[in-house]
Amino acid sequence: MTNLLRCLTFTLCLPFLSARGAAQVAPLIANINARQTTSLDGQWQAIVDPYDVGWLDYRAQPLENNHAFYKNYKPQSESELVEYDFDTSGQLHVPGDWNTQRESLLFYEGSVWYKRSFDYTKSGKNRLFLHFGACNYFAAVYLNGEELGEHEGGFTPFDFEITDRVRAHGNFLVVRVNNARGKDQVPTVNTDWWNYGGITRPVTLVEVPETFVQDYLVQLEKGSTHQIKGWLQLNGPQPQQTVKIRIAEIGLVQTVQTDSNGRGEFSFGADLTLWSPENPKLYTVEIAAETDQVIDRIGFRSIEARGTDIVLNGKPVFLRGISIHEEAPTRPGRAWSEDDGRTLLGWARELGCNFVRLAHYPHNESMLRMADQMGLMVWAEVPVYWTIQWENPQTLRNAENQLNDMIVRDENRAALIIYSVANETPVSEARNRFLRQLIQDAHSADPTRLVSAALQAHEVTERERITIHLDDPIASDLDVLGNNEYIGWHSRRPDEADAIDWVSPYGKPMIMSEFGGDALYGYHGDARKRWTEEYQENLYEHQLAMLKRIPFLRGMSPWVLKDFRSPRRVLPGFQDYFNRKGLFSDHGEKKKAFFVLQKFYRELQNAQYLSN
Ligand code: GCB
Repeated sequence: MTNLLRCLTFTLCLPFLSARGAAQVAPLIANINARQTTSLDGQWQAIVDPYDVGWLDYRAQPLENNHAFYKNYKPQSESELVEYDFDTSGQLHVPGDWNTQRESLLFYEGSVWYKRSFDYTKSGKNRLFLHFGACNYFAAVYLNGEELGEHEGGFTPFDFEITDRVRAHGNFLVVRVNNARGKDQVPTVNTDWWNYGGITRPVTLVEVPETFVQDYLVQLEKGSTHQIKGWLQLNGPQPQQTVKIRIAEIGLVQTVQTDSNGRGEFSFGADLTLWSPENPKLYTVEIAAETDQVIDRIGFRSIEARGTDIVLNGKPVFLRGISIHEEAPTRPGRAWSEDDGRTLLGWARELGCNFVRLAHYPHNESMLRMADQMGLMVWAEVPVYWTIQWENPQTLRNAENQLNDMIVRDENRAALIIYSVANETPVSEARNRFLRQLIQDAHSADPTRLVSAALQAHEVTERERITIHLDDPIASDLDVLGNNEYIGWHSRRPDEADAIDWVSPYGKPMIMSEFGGDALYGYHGDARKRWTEEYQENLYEHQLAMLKRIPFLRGMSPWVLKDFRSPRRVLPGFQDYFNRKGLFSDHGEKKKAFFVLQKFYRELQNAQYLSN
């Protein structure tokens, strides 16, 4: 979506009505935590509804009467039949996945109804929004027995405006979350991670003035280290205002006039200390309209791909990374809190990283903010994973929405340098078209960042010599090439990497976005024995030796920081439904391979290999 189109959608789609009369999701509000908020987190009542009886009758037709769970109806007499009761159905914590909160829900895929009550008195003409950090995968939201709208996609935020619907007392909010997998979804039915269901991120009431600063971009212009270029979007009946952009620390104040759509664009010079992994400098940036003001902590840096180099603030950089799933550090289950993020990213720092790949879907916002503070460059990704319905226009729209919402949420984070649009997707005409659309969307929504995808190269063997060729047609559209390979685990022996050379005709930087192998923490033996820590250690040694010989390699994010749950990994005694490719066990213990990679990253850092 172009910036112009995005601006028009933002202003034109202010709560429009669906065919069924429910308000649809409102335009996303940037930087929720800087607003006047009330948390709705805590224990919610929850009904597990595997047959969807809470909204469908026995002919599978939508229920309109008091049998619908969102009515939260109570029997009026002893003889009246009502077959549900939130008050006696148990509770689930929000935010949180349901799978790890009740043993019986570990493998559950279906609907769960959540309910909580709240009182709220807003002041004057202020507006009130209901914000969800994420619900996996689908959410239908009801307030006081009426539908607010629906949202699809398990890892992106969404808002509803409830200004005219909220009551001072006794509001009841009901959410049906459904995590059933579907072929047309993004991701589709097949993944290698746990399908954690639930209201997995915080739920917040956000009160804003009648006309408020809905969104903004304050970043450096592409290719510049001193020119700030951006825009802001007001939402409300007074779109034309004089807005001040202030960075007090450097004595900067700029004035912007917004137009009749509430949009204002700006570009001005600034003498800034640039953000980098060694010095993750953030400034307090204030956006003060006449009716509203928002404060953010923003870093400024430039990022480019030049030939085979990735260039940060004008200097080539090597990305010493690690891939991370959004799983809590020392307990199985979705991570969501600042503490979770601090621990996971702290481990990456300890490993010697300056870069993290947040796989395979948008992680929570606090993770990005933590990366900003800790000085870790970020690869962010949408769950276009393995096989998707490439021919299905709805599936494409869904992927585009998820990509756009991730960009809207995170585009002010200096840490974020790469958007990845896909992981290990099989080449075909339909897939190429689908991905080209996403690449174009990412470039036009945010021309300042690099776009990548985790591709798969293929092997050519000629007279004993093995070369791996990176020749996915999509590579010509990308700024940075990602590549996943599992030499030594899914194919070949670890030592065979020694004889492998890599070839790419593109003259672009490559990140080895995955490599690795499984090891069960504490299981020791010969380096040729699968599942031992020694096997994984040996695999890393051969991998690193091979990677050093790739002339166009500019980064890596081995798979993966920590063991994570996966229903595909069933081998008893070793996997037990965990993917064991972590450098940390699921309890946070370091495996031997951790130290191999740490040593390698220290050497790179000491040699100032490509700076940073
Ligand atoms: C991959 C996938 C990743 C898997 C990994 C594995 O190629 O991108 O999601 O978890 O392989 O462990 O096999």
